[in-house]
Amino acid sequence: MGCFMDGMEASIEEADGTVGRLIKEELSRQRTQIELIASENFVPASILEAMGSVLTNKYAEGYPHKKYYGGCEYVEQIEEIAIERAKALFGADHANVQPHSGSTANQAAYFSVMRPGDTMLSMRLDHGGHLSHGHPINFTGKMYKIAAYGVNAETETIDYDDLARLARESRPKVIVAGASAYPRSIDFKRFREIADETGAILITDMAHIAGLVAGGAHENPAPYSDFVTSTTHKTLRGPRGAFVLCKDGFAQDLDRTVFPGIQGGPLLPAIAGKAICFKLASEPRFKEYARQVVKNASALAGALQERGFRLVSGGTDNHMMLVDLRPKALTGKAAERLLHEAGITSNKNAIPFDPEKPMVTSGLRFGTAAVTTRGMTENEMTVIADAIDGVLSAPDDAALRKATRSKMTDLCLAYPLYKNL
Ligand code: DSN
Repeated sequence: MGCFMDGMEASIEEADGTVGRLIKEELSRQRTQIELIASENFVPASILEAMGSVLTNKYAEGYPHKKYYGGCEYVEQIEEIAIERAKALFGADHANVQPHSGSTANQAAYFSVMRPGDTMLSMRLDHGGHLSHGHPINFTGKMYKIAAYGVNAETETIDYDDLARLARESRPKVIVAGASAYPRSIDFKRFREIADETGAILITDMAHIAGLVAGGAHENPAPYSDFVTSTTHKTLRGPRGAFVLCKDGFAQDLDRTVFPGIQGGPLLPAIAGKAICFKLASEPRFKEYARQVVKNASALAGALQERGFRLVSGGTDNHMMLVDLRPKALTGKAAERLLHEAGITSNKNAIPFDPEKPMVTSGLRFGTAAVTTRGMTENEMTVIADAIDGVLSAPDDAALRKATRSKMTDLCLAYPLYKNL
């Protein structure tokens, strides 16, 4: 008889040296590079533990107390806790914590209330929106008629009067608020007024700002929106995953849409991670964290502007900023690579009215959620701005990039990450 427990207790290194080594190298990269990708963060060790737990062995299709599998007595308690914490954290009537990703969360909200051919009014991707807000290559662009709003060419902020005009003209079934690359506060009250005036359902995608909302550093869209969708892994500092909040009247449709509509078994390690994340985000120190994320973004933005960089909309109100590189005669693609070589991780990003293609772009997007988690404050933002300025002002200076990389590593090591891993 074979023993199929052979190898069951082996570590990753023992079971698969290649993947084990790559995970270790990724840990080392995270420990030693300045992480400025606005949608990334570092989860607490407790959430890492939940994500690597035995919950991965369990199926739990359905909802707490209405599961299609036996043995759900513990996992459904975890799901119930996550649901109740999400509702309390954001003041929502109802929460579904099963969506695997932000795109799936959006899909669930859309499918709950829209039919193919209905009209959606949402933010253009190239002005800061998200692929799942109606881009032609996404399912949204294929299934729905899209009436897109953007930012004003002068102010580079959302033009609410134009949004209202577009809503009156297109009479959308759904208006989508929220963005992936918008550095300013969003006026959810104004969105609600426009939705009410035109009879639209308001869906807010708060993925980027969810942690700021939880920490009181950005207005909460929940009171104004029929649905709120979000990921958990950006400023909210939770596991990779998502959730949807909605008003009571949409609860049944939402739950049926998530399961069995578009998903099967929920990812229980992620649901446990979400439960922990919502608990941590309700604690007073998370308020301090959210406030510091915004202060750091403001400090980094100010320091970059002092060094001659042009920022889209002239600055930031939240955790992110968009740098227009055209005055520096650099593309986003080139700048991302130069900074990467210098130990600073960021992403190229289209700026409004960008003349460059999406794979090139004229912009870089920076965010401060991850560096703030490490404990960095305004002083370090100035050091990072100096490094960015030096590297991008001398694109031919490979020696400077090497020296900067070493400085950035030293800076990171002064704020250690995952000491017990
Ligand atoms: N891909 C994410 C971002 O970087 O903003 C949005 O889903």
